[in-house]
Amino acid sequence: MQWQIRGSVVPLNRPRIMGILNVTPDSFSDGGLFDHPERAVARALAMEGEGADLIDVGAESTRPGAAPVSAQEEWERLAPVLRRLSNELRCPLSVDTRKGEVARRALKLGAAVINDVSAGEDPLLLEAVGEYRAGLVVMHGRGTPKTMMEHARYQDVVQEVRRELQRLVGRALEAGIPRENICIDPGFGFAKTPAQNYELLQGLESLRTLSYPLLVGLSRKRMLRELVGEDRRALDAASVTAALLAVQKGARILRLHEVAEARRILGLWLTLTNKK
Ligand code: HH2
Repeated sequence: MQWQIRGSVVPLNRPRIMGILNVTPDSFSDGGLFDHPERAVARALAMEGEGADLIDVGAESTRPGAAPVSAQEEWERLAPVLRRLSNELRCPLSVDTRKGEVARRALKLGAAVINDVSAGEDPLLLEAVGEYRAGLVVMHGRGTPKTMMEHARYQDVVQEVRRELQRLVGRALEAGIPRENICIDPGFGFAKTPAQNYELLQGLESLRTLSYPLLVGLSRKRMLRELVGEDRRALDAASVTAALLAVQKGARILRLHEVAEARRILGLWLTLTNKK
């Protein structure tokens, strides 16, 4: 299995790590740490050095209840970082956005992946991804960050997420995005309570049968903070543990904040399970 992203290929014979870079003042786990372009660029390069296979840059917080930012403001936060990273980074750049306008500008600056955290809200985003033959992350969610917790109602979270992802993928295919360019993500924490997230993680194998590479973002999420508290080291250990469980259930791309630790533990796990 592999993932086509704008002329290059991400081989998925082993799990890949997507390092998270939030250039926001208000992200729940690292808000404000990297909102200065110099610091953000240094962090991205450090994650690449630690073994990240992709870097995902986001400039709008998706924290439940977060207020939206305008496309202009989002772009002003992203542009100086993307300009530098598209020259300095060797690994592919992904941009985490809800907006077609931001996606198009990011692709123009060289982004290889658009991580659509809007759950297919903006048709212009799909159009831009198709034109550039970029990679697309189709993530499940409902509503906007401000309203999503009102939509956290499911009879069967695993089956409903599966069905809704299938619909979103259908829309991306209709927009002309080749199926090899798509990966799917259940969207942990997006319109889901911690209990629903645990159920979704348990049932993650069900998404395998959709036959798209599976990406998971569990890092430092509330579902883990509820279990281990706020201590950063405990939370990063919990994030890697949860990611490994996801790998066992079919995940191929792991979106994480703490790359060095994840790389080390993932390597150990692959050796111990004889998968290296
Ligand atoms: N989670 C967050 C943001 N983007 N993208 C994908 N594909 N999957 C995820 O699970 C996901 C995501 C939220 O986490 P974080 O980036 O840590 O925080 P914030 O949105 O507050 O910036």
